[in-house]
Amino acid sequence: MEGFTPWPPDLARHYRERGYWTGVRLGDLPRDWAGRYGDAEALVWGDARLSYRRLADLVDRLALGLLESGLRPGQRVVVQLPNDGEFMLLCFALYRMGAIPVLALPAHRRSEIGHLIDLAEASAYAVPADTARFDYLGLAREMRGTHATLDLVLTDRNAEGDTVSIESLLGRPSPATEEIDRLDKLRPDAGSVALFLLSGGTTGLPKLIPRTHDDYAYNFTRSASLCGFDRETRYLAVLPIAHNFPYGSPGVLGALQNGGTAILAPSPNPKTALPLIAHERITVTAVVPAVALRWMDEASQIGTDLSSLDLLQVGGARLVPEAAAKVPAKLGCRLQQVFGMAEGLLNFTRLGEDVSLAIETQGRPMSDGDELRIVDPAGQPVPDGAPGELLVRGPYTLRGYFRADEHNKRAFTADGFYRSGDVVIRHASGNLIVEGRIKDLINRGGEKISAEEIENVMLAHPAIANVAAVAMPDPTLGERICAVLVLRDGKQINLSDLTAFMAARGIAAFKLPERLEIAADLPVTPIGKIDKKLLRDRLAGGP
Ligand code: OOB
Repeated sequence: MEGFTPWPPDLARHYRERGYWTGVRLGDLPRDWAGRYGDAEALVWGDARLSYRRLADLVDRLALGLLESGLRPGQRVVVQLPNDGEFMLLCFALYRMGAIPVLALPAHRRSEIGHLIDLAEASAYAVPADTARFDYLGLAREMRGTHATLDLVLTDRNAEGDTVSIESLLGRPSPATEEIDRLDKLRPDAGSVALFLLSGGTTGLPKLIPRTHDDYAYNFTRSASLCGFDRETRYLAVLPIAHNFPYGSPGVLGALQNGGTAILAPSPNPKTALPLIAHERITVTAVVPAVALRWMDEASQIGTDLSSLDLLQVGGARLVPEAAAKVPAKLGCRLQQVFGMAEGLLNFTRLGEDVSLAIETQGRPMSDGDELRIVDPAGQPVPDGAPGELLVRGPYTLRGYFRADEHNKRAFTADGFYRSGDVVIRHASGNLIVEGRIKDLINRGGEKISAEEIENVMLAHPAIANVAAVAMPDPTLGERICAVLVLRDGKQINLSDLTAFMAARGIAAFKLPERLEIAADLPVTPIGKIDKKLLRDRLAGGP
């Protein structure tokens, strides 16, 4: 596939020989699982419950229906669905027929979706038919009008107009043997791209992270066994499942791989999520630190029975040790910290190890195939215990962003290590502590915002001469966005004007600044770049 950077052949051979890559295709998994786990409960959402057998049958029906709707192997499909069964069924059906989902977040709007459709040259776009939260269908129709490659709009449930619904395709009869053979013949190569995840972004709009069948299967298989997932596991997905953490790290896919049950919840709000833990006898779930804090705050008031909960996985942003230490007492479960990235590398604190490590560190790589370097700005390894940028190479870490040649030259070393932009320290135990970062992004409670992306949007405003998007510290979210503006002569602007202007440009709401500062000019570093560190320090010290 043009624009995809494969692993070099010798490393690929090594990964196969070592058993990291097994040649599995994600689209074959529902049928393999049905053979192993049969009538056990696989997926639960709302009032719906699917056994493994039923899941496999529905995936085949949907794959055939998609072929009949004109979708072809290799084509890309932007998937923007909430946490429910249709999301899971659609992705499995796409894997099965060799089409490739691009996993957009529900919060994305015209700016991000338009960019993804362009970059992936997407043929189809899947949205919820329900418009209560946002008129996704309206956006999809607009996109079909403005993007030449896009011809199929898929909806979860039946909708009016020129769309195809997953609901109707699932209503087809169970496939006959010849139809199953037809699907089997379309089986893609295990080394080919199975799905695209989105990067949190360091420059400009989100980048596409190609994940192959081999590499992503290893991602959730290895992490599921490391986290002790088994047939008794009842995993609750409360974060958006388009994100790597709840989807495959080990997430929903890890729970299914080991014969457990995945329960999909619409939101991490404690008023709905905590009662669901009691009702569904949830054993494990994954949250960002801001959600963990809120659950700890509200658990005693809500007063539900959390006795089934064995493990809380926390990742996506820094969890402070003071909060980490309270998890067992407040929620009655064990804590596991997860430091991961859509680009690949996953670090976990280990269960059954000294609990102080789960409080003070962000874990260590899940695979002995992960190669890590911690380096200074000149690229030289730092002494043990000193902070440095984390570089990584391994059997499930990308070798290049999709169709991003120029960016890839900077984002990877000559020998293929990904420059994470995270500053880490190796703790005496060998685990990592995430100290900070050198990439220019804001981590708002686990949601990543590229400073450059929103600066470009703000610079289009006629009153704004120059701008810096800066992370300001926040007790609950960790960071929030502050816009530091230099105005054109005689112009004025306030925060609500600014955010209204940005929202009208169609960017996701979580990217809107929450504080505005006006400056006469922006401080620069000796080589003339805006000095974000100085701005951050100033914001931390007050206006
Ligand atoms: C996860 O993935 P992304 O792609 O949304 O974000 C990755 C970035 C990391 O490079 C790091 O800057 C930050 O998020 N991060 C953490 C962290 N986990 C991620 N920073 C401090 N402490 C942590 N525990 O966020 C992600 C993907 C899979 C599993 C878990 C998280």
